[in-house]
Formats: sequence, structure tokens, C-alpha cells
Amino acid sequence: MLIKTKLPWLLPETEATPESAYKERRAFIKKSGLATAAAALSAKVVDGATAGFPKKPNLNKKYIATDRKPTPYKYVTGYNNFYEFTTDKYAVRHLANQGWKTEPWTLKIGGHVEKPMTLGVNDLCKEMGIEMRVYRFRCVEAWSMIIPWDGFPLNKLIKKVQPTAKAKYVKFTTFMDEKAAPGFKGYDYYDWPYTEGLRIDEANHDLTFLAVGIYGQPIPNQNGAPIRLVVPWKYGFKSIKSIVRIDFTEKQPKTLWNSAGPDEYGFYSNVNPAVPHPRWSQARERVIGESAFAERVPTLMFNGYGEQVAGLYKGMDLKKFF
Ligand SMILES: Nc1nc2c(c(=O)[nH]1)N[C@H]1C(S)=C(S)[C@@H](COP(=O)(O)O)O[C@H]1N2
Ligand SMILES: [Mo]
Repeated sequence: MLIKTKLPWLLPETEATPESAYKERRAFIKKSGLATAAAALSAKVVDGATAGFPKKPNLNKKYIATDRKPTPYKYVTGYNNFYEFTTDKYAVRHLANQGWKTEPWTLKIGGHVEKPMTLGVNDLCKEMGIEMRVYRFRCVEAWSMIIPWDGFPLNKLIKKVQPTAKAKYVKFTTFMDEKAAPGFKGYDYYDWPYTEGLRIDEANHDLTFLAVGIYGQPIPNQNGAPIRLVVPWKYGFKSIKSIVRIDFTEKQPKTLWNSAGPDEYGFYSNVNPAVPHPRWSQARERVIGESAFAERVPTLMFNGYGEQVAGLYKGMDLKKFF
């Protein structure tokens, strides 16, 4: 298989990380000088500063995960996948806060729309209004969190730009600045920049969210400042970070993970406990923040959002990979 033979370092962390390994890793980071960030290890995480961010976003009570507690902030912002910086989940927060500027930031929207536009994220925050929603988040690597996101539904922005009849898909693109992040050169076998896509009806679904904050604060760099997608019923890699472009397309767009491993990372990639990843089961997940030795909990179809989203996939065989 492509990834197994050529890209062994892609092997995601499917195993629980015991506390001892975590401590060893901290020691390693300190010694290796990997991070000038060694000093920052004990320092406060630097939050992204988004001037347009409201003082106190209101919780939208329609969207609260009731059966699990939100994952503590330190895990949400300290255990990250952001390959533009590094594949080391614990080092992302250091590398993403060493001079990478996420403000000001503009988002360009184009393709098949009546009103292509370029928007500043601060203005966007003010115009769209920011609400908090607590969503489950399930990574394809079989770990999960519960995250209070602040942002607005993508469909509000879609309404503003008015897609034409030709717009069947939406393509998202992440920033690409080789000076700001070492991953572009370090992992040059990926088809950078990071891209993702949704079908237009998925993009318009009320659950599909653009997040500019976490826990009522501007979203930290490591979580995808200043604006990232959140699609809670899909595997985490669909939730693309630090978006610079949104394009409405006629054809299904190429996406980074689907190109890198088409047999492992489908375009749809809805959370589905019945369809194993070719290299591991998706039936259960490790809840981050609980003991590494805690029993894994069952993964839910569509990550628990089946009632809301199953209708989008009528006629598609849910026992199959797609
Ligand atoms: N641009 C970009 N977006 C990305 C990624 C990435 O490497 N680059 N990783 C994805 C993966 S695999 C996951 S699980 C989530 C992680 O989001 P978090 O670090 O905020 O938990 O971001 C997704 N979005
Ligand atoms: Mo992921």
C-alpha cells in the first residue's frame, strides 16, 4: 500500500500515549533544541489575536454534546495535527507560535459564485456574528475530543457569495508560506497546500461550521488560526485549518489526503464504525484527556450526528468505504 511502503512516518498514532512517553517526549524536545520552544514548554500558550472576536460568544444550546464533558483546553490546544508544522502532535503548538502571523488575514472566495470577494477575518467575525457550539471531534486515527468552538455556520457565508447553478462542490485551501512552517519542505511528498472539499449540500448543512475561536477565545495558531472548518460528522482531516481560499467548483475537487492515500482517506470520510481503516479498526476511539489506559469508547455512526446528516447520503451504501 502506498502509504505503508513509501511513507512510513505517516503511520498515525493509533496507540494510547502513556504519561511516561509524554514525559520522555518533553525531555527529548528540550534536549534536541527542536524547539527554541523548550522555554515555552511551561509558558502559556500564545492565543491567536483576532480583533473582531467578541468578548463573550453565546452558547447555542441546540449544539451541545450531552454525554461527555468538553475536553480540557490544555489538551485541545496541546495535542494537534497540523502537518504544515510537524507531525509531532505535542510540538505543533510550539512551532506554530514562533513568528507565524495569523493577523491580519484575508479569505478569498471565488469560483462559481455571483459575488467573488476577499474578506478580512476580523470583518467577517463582526458581520457573521459568533456563537459557541460544543461538537464531538473524531480523528481518523481513532482518538476523539469534545470541543467548544466559536464561529458561524458556513452556510451564512455561502449565502453572501451566492453560488451559481454550476457550483456542485466547495474546495478549501490552507495557507502556504514556506518560511512560516517547516512542513512544506520537510514533508515535500505531500501535495501542498493542504486542500479539502465538501459537496455543496454538505457545505450548506447547518452543522458545518467555520471556527474562529475555542472555549470563547480566539483560536490558537496550532488549532488553525484565524479561521478553520469544522465538520463534526466527518473524520478530523476534513476540518481544514487556517483557510485562505474557498472556491465553488463543478467537479469534485482534489484533496490532499485523498490524493496521498485514496484507499485510506475517502473524499467523503464520514465517521463510520462499520468501515475499518485498512490498517486499523474504527469501531472504538480513545477519548483524549482520559487516562491512556482507559477503555476505548464505541465510535458512533456519523460521530453521533446521524439524525441530522444521514439524509445527505441516501442511496449510498454505508457499509462501504467512500
Ligand atoms: N491545514 C491543515 N488542516 C488540518 C490538518 C493539517 O495537518 N493541516 N490536520 C487535520 C487533522 S488530521 C485533524 S485530526 C485536525 C486536528 O485539529 P486540532 O489540532 O484542532 O484538534 O485538523 C485537520 N486539519
Ligand atoms: Mo486527524
